[in-house]
This record gives sequence, structure tokens and C-alpha cells, in this order.
Amino acid sequence: MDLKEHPLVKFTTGDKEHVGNEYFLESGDKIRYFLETDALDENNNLKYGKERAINKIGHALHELNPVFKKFTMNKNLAEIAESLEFKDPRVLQSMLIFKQPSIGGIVPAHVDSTFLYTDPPSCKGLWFALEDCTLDNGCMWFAPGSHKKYPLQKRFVRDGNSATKAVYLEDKSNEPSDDEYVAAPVTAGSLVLIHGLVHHKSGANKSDKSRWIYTFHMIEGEYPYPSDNWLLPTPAMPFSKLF
Ligand SMILES: O=C(O)CCC(=O)C(=O)O
Repeated sequence: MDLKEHPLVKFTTGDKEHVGNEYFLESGDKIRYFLETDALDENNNLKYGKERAINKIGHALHELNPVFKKFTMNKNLAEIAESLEFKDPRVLQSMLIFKQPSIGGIVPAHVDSTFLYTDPPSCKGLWFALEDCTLDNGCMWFAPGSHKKYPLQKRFVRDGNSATKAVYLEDKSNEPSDDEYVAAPVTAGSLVLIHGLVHHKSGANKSDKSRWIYTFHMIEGEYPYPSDNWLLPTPAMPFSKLF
């Protein structure tokens, strides 16, 4: 990660949102670096070293980094996809999420099919705890059964080249209340399978321990994938076939 190349450091405030969006929207076939918001001061200077400021790395680790490629495009994980009745599972994004000590931010409640949409929805996430994930360092929370109870409410789509918007498919109020969420602390090495329609979130990390995880998502390659999805395959990097 070269800070001089990073948009938050390189560009002035006026261009920041635009450039930040492009940096994100063009990250599908790259390895890019996203910072904790609390790691920047009011002038957008890093308050901590980059190792501590990093929030997330994504979204093509599974193609571009040999360690993550070997880990992801793996026979055991292909068997899991088969057992979930995928016919043509395609890995389309991978991420390291860090939740740094004391500054790790929340991940607001969402479902993954909002961001990785097929028609019908088919996304599943494989989420690997690289460290113990506890109530203190920002473990995941799930609304049990929400994938059966609530239809997909919205899609996150491109709006021109450098913007995104939400398109509502259902009533905005149709989602779980806060008290439906249950904490899911896990130990390092655990795999959590995440249904694309299950509502989940994670808390802030105010503790002195980091909470590193690796995750990737797959979709059913046989289903239509709309061209206004934020994450698009490219001729050089089509979505990776798990088998
Ligand atoms: O790791 C987290 O805190 C959030 C991950 C998440 O929401 C996801 O992988 O869909």
C-alpha cells in the first residue's frame, strides 16, 4: 500500500468523494486499500501508521494474490458450494477486514444480496475468523431466520461511472428491528457461512485487540447478473469458477 497513490492522501477535499467512489468502484479486479474513518484527522492525514489505519483490503485477492488464491479456489470449499446446491459457483469478491484496536468501525446492518445481486438472489458468503471475534472486538451479529422472513429490500447499483444509488424493491420498513439481532462470537479458525439474504452487522472495536477476518462471496453463475451491479466482471477477469 503506497500512501502517495491513495486518493484520500493525494486529492483535495472537493474531489474526494468522486475519487473515493471511483477508487471503490474500480476495485473489483484489483487489490485496493480502504481506511478506517477514525484513522484520518480533519485534514485527512493519517493519525496512525498505515498498518493500523487499514479497515479493509479488496476485492480481487482471490485472483491476484497467490496465497489467497490457493486458499479460496480450493477443493474443500468447492465441496461446500456443491453441498449448498450451487451448479456453477463463481467467486466474485474477496476481502480482508481488520477492525483495528480502538478505531475499528461498525458494519451497519445489511444483506449481501443487496450488493452482489443475481436474479433470483443466490449470493453466499464464506467468512473466516483469522482471530478470536468477541463482543469486545466487534463480532458479527445476525437476525436469525431473517433470510426466510424478509424479501430482498434493495439493490446497490451504479449510477453513472463514479456514483452509486439504492434501488428499492420492497417497502423500506420491511427489515428486522435491533432486538432481533443475536451476537455470534467465534474463535480463530472458524468458518461462518452467510446466506445472501440474512440480515447481519458487526459492532465497533473499542478494545485493545484486533479482529481480522478473510471473506469471499460467490454467486450462482447460471443466473442473470445485471450490468448495473457495482461489481462487474471484466474480459481480463471474469468471475472465478470454483469448479
Ligand atoms: O466482518 C464484518 O464485520 C462484516 C462482514 C460482512 O458484513 C460480510 O462479509 O458480509
